[in-house]
Amino acid sequence: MAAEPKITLYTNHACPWAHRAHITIKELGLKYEEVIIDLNSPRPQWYLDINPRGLVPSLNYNGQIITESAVVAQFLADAHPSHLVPNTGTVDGALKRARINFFVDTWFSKVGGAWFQIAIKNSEDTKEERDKLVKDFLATVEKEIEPLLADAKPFFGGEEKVGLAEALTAPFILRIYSYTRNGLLPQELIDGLDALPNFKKWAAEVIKQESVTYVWDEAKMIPATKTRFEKLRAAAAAK
Ligand SMILES: N[C@@H](CCC(=O)N[C@@H](CS)C(=O)NCC(=O)O)C(=O)O
Repeated sequence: MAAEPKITLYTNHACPWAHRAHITIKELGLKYEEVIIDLNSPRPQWYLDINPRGLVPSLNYNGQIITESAVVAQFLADAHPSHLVPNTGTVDGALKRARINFFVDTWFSKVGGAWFQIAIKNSEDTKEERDKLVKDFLATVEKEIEPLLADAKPFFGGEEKVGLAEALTAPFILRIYSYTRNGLLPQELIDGLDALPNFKKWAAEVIKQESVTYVWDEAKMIPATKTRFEKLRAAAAAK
């Protein structure tokens, strides 16, 4: 058996992109150290030497630096064959990987940050705009995502365990539900998602997985996010 790799994850628990790496590491059962990067102050030179973009996450794996959350997650999943994603080298495996990639690409290219815009417009002054964004968001999820979850059992592609499809999207799904429960997104959003049977069943499972919840400290994240949204709203109103 190969020696345990030495892994350091440079992260911040508020960051959904870094959250992808946490889910992947946890699903793979890998030991790691984490270094929390303060995102509210300029990155120190030592961190810019690790990741010149200054972003989290960054991974140090046996001395090799890997950055960009999707690349980090894919690297870990490829280096440690598991339930997350099939290996390369067979047509069956390649097909499953293609389906996963298509699902993740669809979420980010079609749905993406639309829910974030809804959060910014989530006030009485911008209610009309918000309601239109909610309607468009739900229509997109229904058209683009709902059919791709038809065979989820409960996870993408008929899988019983969390896969790479979930590792890459779950941080965002979790935030949508958590923000709605805490009034940062309108209830209509979840009501609409819950009316999509495939999505509802899938999301309900995704957001309760230990690998997804273990770095999410809702009590800490919600007040901080509320303040951040208020600032963004004020900046948008001042334009
Ligand atoms: N495309 C990057 C995005 C990472 C990202 O935007 N991270 C944010 C935190 S959520 C960050 O490090 N921001 C620091 C900054 O912009 O100064 C990835 O997927 O890793």
